[in-house]
Amino acid sequence: MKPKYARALRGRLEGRDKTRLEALANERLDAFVADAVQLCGPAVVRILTDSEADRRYIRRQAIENGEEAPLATPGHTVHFDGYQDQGRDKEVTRYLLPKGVNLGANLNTMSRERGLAEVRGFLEGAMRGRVMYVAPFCLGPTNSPFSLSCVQITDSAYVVHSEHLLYRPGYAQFERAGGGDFFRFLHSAGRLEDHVSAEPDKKRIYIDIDEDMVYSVNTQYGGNSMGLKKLALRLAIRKADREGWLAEHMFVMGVHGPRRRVTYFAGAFPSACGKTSTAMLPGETIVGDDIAYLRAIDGQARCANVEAGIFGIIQDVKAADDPVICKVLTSPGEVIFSNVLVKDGRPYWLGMGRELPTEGVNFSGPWHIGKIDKQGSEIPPVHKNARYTIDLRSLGNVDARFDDPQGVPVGGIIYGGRDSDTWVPVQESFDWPHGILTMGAALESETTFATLGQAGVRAFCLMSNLDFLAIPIGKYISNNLNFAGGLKTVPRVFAVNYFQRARDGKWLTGMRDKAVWIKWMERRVHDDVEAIRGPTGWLPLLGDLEALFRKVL
Ligand code: SPV
Ligand code: MN
Repeated sequence: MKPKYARALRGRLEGRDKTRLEALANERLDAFVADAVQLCGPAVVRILTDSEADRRYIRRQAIENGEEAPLATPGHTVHFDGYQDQGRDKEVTRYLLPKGVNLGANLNTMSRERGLAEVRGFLEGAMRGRVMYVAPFCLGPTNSPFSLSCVQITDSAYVVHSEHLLYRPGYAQFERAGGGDFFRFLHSAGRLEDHVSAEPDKKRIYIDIDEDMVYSVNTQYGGNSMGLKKLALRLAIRKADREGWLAEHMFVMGVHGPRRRVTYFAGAFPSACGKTSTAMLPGETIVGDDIAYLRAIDGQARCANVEAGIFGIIQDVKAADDPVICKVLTSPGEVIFSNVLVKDGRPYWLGMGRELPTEGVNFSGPWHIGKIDKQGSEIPPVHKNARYTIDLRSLGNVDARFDDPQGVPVGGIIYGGRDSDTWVPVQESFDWPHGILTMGAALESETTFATLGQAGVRAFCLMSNLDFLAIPIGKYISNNLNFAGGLKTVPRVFAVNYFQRARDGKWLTGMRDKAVWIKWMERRVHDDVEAIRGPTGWLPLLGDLEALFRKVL
């Protein structure tokens, strides 16, 4: 380690932790840790490896420091975010632009100089008296063309614990790969009151595109604080743009067709529009539910789940619709519940299929029915964006190839939005450009509770990735169009909409109908069924749907 870094770390990084950092012999990493220590001023630095002992240590820390509390079921914990910290905060999430760079008017940006001064100002001394965790991770399967190294630095054991469940370990990859490229994330929960970030007005999530680095401060909500989730997606979109692949807000699933055939689909849906429930359809297998990288490998479109777990919306998860998830949420094993209602050590959520207690602890602290917030609004028992965090491998329906270093072949791409009156429930595009433009790029959806702000407002949400775009929109669309150029077989493109309503407001399709749409799409990829040429795409024949409804439901 260079003497200037060693000097900066003296007294804070000692013994085993010092040996662990030195063993990686990575000057960029040394510089990152030294800068974070000088800026945030922690009492001590812990370098985490991939060992089970380190995972146990983090689980214990999260409980000891009060960020998580154990629930009655062994292995289950609950975590609360602040009252004003219950979703991704688009307003304070900004790209820091170096002079002369323009990302277009649709992206939230500010000058790099001003942004760095502001966010580094909020991080100054933010970890005083606390432990700073340095956790290396791998996005995508390890030892794979998809692998991407990352380092999360944070003072939150909850953040590291969540990332342990959601991502592959990365220390061994740093040992193997030496000093290659990696993404850097620096997070501090900031000043805490009752274990939650106490200064929401100083919440900032700033993305330094010049340095592949993200700063996040005065927030705990996973989507703002876990670097590896949507913050890494933003950096990956830029890296993919430079290198000729795609980073998408997509699930990946295996759909089981006739004669034991498995066809893989990648699907982009805005948050809270049926993405996880599609990936979790009974009888099918899940590869991932949120973020996928797509690459052309030997002329074939292949994709990999960037993650290894699920940070899922818990509202409406009930045994009748989601038996596989429900089993994990009610059995011993590692689960973090966030922002649910807790009473007598049991978690409760909206739409769980049973009556909720009239008092308990929730995202507002001790709660009772009728409790009013500072603005005079009644506080609901559970926040709509309450979530569960689990390891994918705890699910009974995980696909056999979920960890395949080569990813899985992509048979079809699906775009889905929340659209009460326009899109049909399922259709196929005429070809790749038609699908990319009219189904992906033109996707419109009603806003949901997954981001702060008003829900139910119809907005463009191209490829369900607009929130995370880090390059100009036109460039992103042409990258998607061009992707097919490197392929021998081009994936089919489909559009679905589960949210059509009649004039009287009643749903026009049932919750479970998506199980049929997906089987129809699987048949179409193999040309097993014909379709009608409609004005906006290929539509199913009634007879094929009738047969599938009988068989599937
Ligand atoms: C989403 O909102 O799309 C999520 C959760 O997957 S978050 O981590 O907040 O992005
Ligand atoms: Mn998502």
